[in-house]
Amino acid sequence: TGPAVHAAVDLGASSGRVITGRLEGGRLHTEEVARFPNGPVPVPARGRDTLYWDILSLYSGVLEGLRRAAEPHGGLASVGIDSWAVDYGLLDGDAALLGNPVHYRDARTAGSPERVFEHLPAAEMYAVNGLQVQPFNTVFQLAAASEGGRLAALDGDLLLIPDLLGFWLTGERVAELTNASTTGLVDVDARAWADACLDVLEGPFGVPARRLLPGLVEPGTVVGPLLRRDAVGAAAGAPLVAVGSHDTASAVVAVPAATPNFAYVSSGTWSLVGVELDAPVRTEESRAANFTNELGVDGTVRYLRNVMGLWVLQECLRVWGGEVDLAALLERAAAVPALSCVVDVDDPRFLPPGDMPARIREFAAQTGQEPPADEAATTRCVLDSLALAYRRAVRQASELSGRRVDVVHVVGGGANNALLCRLTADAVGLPVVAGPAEGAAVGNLLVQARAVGEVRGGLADLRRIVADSTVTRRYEPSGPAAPWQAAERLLRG
Ligand code: ADP
Ligand code: LRH
Repeated sequence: TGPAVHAAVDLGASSGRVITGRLEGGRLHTEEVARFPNGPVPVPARGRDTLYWDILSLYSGVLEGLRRAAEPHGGLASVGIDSWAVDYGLLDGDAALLGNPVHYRDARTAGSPERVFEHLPAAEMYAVNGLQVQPFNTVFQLAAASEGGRLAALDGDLLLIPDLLGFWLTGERVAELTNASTTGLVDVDARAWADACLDVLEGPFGVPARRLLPGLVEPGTVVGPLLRRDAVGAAAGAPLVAVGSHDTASAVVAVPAATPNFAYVSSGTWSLVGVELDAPVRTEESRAANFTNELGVDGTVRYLRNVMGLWVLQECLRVWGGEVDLAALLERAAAVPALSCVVDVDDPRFLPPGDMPARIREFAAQTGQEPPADEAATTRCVLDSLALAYRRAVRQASELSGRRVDVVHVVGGGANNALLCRLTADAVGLPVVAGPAEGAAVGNLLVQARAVGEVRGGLADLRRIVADSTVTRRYEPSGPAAPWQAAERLLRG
């Protein structure tokens, strides 16, 4: 028999993919066997457009991908699923899905954090969950969804997206910890559900949280065998491993760093920028900077900041329509003078889907800048602005945590954007190492392989495998820091 083949299901906000991996001679060989589009679907509901995920189409893509992955090998050694964070499906007492999962960019959470903080002040909540405040954290989504007592009588399950798909595949209900840590409902010290947060949902908001939430499992737990040969073909019987089911947790596993002195940019629809720590940082400065302590594989803490990411560019491309050639556009953007116009990409106006080029022009006008004149200049503005945001986040992560940073690792689709990587090196003033571009899938595969006993060791060992298996590209910083400092001053006033 050949080497064991594992399959990673990696659902990003812009596409889902199924990637197989096999270990041979200390290297991981990967192959993409399926890719399907993903994105917000607006549907009229409650007098406005509500944004949903098309979960059944994603599930179909997963099934087909697993069939394709398993077929040539007559089976799979294991399967793991990771996805974007915070979103969930609700099941009733008969395990029937109650509606389509709502997309985290939906407007229903406007004002929800403030309503929750009336019952558990933000500082007290941060002391427990260590989590950044994003309006879409699951706790705020549930508070919003509970309006009118809508969830009070619910007697079923709340499952985060990878756990929901895992339930459909295996019949087992779990809450994998790395993803659960993004809900706002986990105690970051105890790595357990947080009573203080559950009490708020159950009391004032009438959400029966304790009834709905399944037991937590650490990444690396074998959940159970895949059922349904009719749906998954030869993948039936393969063990589903709860990997770092938060895509960012899996991506951080795949950072090919040789020492602990690194920062990472997990660069996809979002850019998640930070460092890996052994323990959370919950100082007042950290809370004010909206740094988050999300839980990682092997007891680690992902201390990071959300930067709006390539989402802004994705939405520009959507608005420009047609078949925009990204490579050609990036080439033209590279020729635009640096830092002609910058925006604060983390401004909330860039969160919902919409006309990003218009929002960029509006931001430029409000800050006394000449708005970008065309598509190339707009693209350059987005990339300069992202690099500027990375500069701030890397510096803050290092200062707030005390972790020295010598190198910035970029993993995820953004590792393929050479211009952005070069600008990041210039802005941060540190070398950038780019790759792997399918970081989440690689981290997913390695945690599976370890769970089924095919590799041993800690994160350093897994990272050595990544380094030995990946062609990375290195970008050295060039040019002075002064223009970046000036752009920073322009945005921060
Ligand atoms: P997600 O997991 O959030 O769906 P990905 O990690 O797949 O995101 O990254 C998608 C992004 O990566 C795209 O929006 C695009 O900007 C960037 N990207 C992917 N491939 C390339 C490429 N060849 N050149 C430039 N950018 C790329
Ligand atoms: C990236 C990501 C990120 C979350 C966001 C909702 O895909 O998981 O870590 O903050 O989606």
